[in-house]
Amino acid sequence: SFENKFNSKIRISDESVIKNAASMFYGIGAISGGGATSKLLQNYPQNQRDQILDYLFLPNFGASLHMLKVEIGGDSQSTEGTEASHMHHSWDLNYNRGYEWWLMKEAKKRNPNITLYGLPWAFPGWVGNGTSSPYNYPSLTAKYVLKWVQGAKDYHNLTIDYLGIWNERAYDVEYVRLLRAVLDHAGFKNIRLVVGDGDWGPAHDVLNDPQFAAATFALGAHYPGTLSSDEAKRTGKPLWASEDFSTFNDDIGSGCWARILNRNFVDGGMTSSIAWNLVAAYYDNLPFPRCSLMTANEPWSGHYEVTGPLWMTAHTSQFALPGWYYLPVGGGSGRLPSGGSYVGLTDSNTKQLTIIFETMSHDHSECIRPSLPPYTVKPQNVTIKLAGAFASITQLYYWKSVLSYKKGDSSTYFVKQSPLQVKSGQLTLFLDVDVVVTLSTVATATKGQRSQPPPSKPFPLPYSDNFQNYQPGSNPLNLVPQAGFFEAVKLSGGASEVSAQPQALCQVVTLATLNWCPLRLTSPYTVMGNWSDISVSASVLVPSVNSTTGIFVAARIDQGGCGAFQAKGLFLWLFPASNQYAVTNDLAQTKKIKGGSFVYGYDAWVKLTLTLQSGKYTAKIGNQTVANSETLPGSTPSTGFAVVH
Ligand code: 147
Repeated sequence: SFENKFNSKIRISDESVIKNAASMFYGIGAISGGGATSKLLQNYPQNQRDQILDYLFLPNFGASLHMLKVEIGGDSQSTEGTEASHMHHSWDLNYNRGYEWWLMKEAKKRNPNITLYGLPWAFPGWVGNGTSSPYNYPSLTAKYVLKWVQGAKDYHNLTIDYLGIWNERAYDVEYVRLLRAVLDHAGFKNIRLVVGDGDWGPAHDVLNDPQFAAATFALGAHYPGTLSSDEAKRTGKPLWASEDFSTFNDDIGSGCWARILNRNFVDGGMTSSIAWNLVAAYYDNLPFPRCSLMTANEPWSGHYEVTGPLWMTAHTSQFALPGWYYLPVGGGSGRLPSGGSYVGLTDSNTKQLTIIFETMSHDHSECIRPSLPPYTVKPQNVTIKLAGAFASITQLYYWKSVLSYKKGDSSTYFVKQSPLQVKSGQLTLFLDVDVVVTLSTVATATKGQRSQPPPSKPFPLPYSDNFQNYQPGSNPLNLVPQAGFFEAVKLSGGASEVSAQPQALCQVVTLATLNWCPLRLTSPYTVMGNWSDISVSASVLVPSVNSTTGIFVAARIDQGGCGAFQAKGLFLWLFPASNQYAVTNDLAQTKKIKGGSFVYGYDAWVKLTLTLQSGKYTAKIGNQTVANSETLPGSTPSTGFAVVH
């Protein structure tokens, strides 16, 4: 009886479906990068690493992602660290750096149909040719991006499907047109441009500039709050939430992702949603910890966690494929009368049908941004009438997640229920608050499960690395660069004469980068772990030519990411240029605790050691104790990274 306000009726039909580019489903994606989010994944034991990759990419198993978006590394901080560029300099080209090539290949191994999307957050300095914008010399920038897609093809046999422009920074009409022409000329007509990974602003230029419109395949906005602009809708272009989610991966993060996966289409007409980020393979003491589909940040133990957002992805990704179409709002998708939403999807032959329902309450589905206006959701019975091509369906597979906030109850994710029988094209479904339900003709879904991962363990100490076992050009596995980029290098010239071993770790970025972070990070450094009592030491050689003004080791560093420039901790510095040393409480050297002279004299190895124990510290250069104290300086954080520079 429909008098009861908690009963409602919806009609699902193919009669009003419009099969065009703007209603086509482009898939659910996730981002590796922006930046260094996958850093700790490579160092996992092979067994667990394969399991993690299966949970993310294997079809009909876990997140079963349709799209992988990766950072085109720019040698500069992009949230959790810096990612290496394939061209540190205009004359440099190396397609073996970093982990994104490897990750794309692992994704393709598991799903050859996964689409790939590349986007720069920052650029190496040479791209600006002495300026701080990538658009002053657009042909340099276009060439730089072209080299990346060519390397993907020629060295890794990877076909890039989509490219973005510059993450959350200005796009440039001239540059977009030039990039399109350069790609076409080089034989990459297949690559589609997504503009501009910020807000819906570029819609205005699409409506007014036919050449720009022709170069633009889709409009991609970040954290759109499920809404798109009227201008964006008028372009007729596919609209994407090209970065979204970024919420801690507990039940509320799952609620966020489930809600926006549906409502990005229902409210904003968006046909792809891409999660930042794919996997939390970065230390918890970096920004936005675990804002990820799953967590894998203990390569030393092999421990990982398959979390709710991964299964929320499965509710859509295992039941629809890119190339399917969304049923329009009012004709198969929409808001539910007592709160919540549903989306209908069908394949191009209108043979298959998937309907995803979500009834996320406001307080259990807030995302990190933007703020969510209040609304209410009530339990409801939904009577579903299948019409048109779907009228002959007699049974629907039924999968359900229940987010429970009752004391003592735990949430259940992606559980297969008995299939529902459809009688004369009709069925009734009870939807409680905070549930996700998929009803589908697709029979292939599974809740994948690999063997239980090993238990969590703290980072094992002592830890040391002499960098002899890395391929030259690679970044050591547990060290995460926060400014600059550190690579294993073969020593040459004078350095090799005074060194017992052939390789060392070297900071390789020598020109200021075109940054994504709002503030320039001047002092390169690389971090690991999270400790309070710790002894950090590094043997360092400072070349007499083209080298740094200061080196340091540090402990209890309280931050990385875009805020790295304001890091506090305890730092032991050596300044070869002025023959000075210093102990400071910050990276910016505004909180100086002690200092004096120390004659070092370049081109020789010197060991810096900083030891914190039971509230005391000792600082040594070589065998000489240059500072020690029975108390720690007042503004020393209680825990933090160990750092070398
Ligand atoms: C995004 C970045 O694109 C990602 O790399 C990552 O940093 C992510 C973390 O949530 O955030 O950048 C944004 C940063 C701030 C806002 C929006 C996007 N903001 O304040 O609205």
